[in-house]
Amino acid sequence: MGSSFTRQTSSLLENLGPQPLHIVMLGLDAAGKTTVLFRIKFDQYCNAVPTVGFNCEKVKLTSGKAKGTSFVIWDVGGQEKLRPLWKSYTRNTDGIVFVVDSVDAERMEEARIELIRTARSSENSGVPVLVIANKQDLPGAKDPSEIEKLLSLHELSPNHLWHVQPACAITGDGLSEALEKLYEMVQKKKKTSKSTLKRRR
Ligand code: G3D
Ligand code: MG
Repeated sequence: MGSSFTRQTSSLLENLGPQPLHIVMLGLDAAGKTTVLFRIKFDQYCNAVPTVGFNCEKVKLTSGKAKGTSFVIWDVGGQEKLRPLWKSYTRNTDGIVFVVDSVDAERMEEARIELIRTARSSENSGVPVLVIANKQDLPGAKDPSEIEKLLSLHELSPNHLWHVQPACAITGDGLSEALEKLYEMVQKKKKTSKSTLKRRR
């Protein structure tokens, strides 16, 4: 009876399809998070008002390696007074997207502090981080290798997966690559966690 129950449960799960990935999108205010979210969801530029609470959208990918996978993306307000709330959204998340304004040299250090604090918190230990180096359309935009250094991503532990993706949320350039890379990192992390669990048993 046990095995028939297990068979029924697994076929039910197969019918339900792959579970959506839960993604939290963070970054300083005005980095372009909401513009990124709406561009991904509606495939067009939408002018966003500053986010006071959060926005949440479910997006199903229709091409590439992640075809058929749904992402539930939480876009959380980035103003200083709202940042303490970030940790309630990152609980049990599959991946973190951190959006930076690639021309905002003045606030890059502030972005670095927030990113490193979030990535290093015990609850997010090992959660893959996809940095979107946004606003690449603007003159003076820093390239991914500069952003990688300025955000001290190399200071994260060696098994922490991260990637910097250049993008422009206005045109959508770089955003499908960003989701694809995020998907790859999440899958890789899941596989590593499974094999670590097996070894421990
Ligand atoms: P946030 O959600 O991170 O706070 P928003 O940021 O999405 O509200 O965007 C803040 C401003 O940046 C918006 O301009 C938006 O149009 C602009 N923006 C977002 N992405 C890009 C981009 O890739 N290139 C350029 N040039 N601008 C971008 P406004 O003028 O409405 O404040
Ligand atoms: Mg916003």
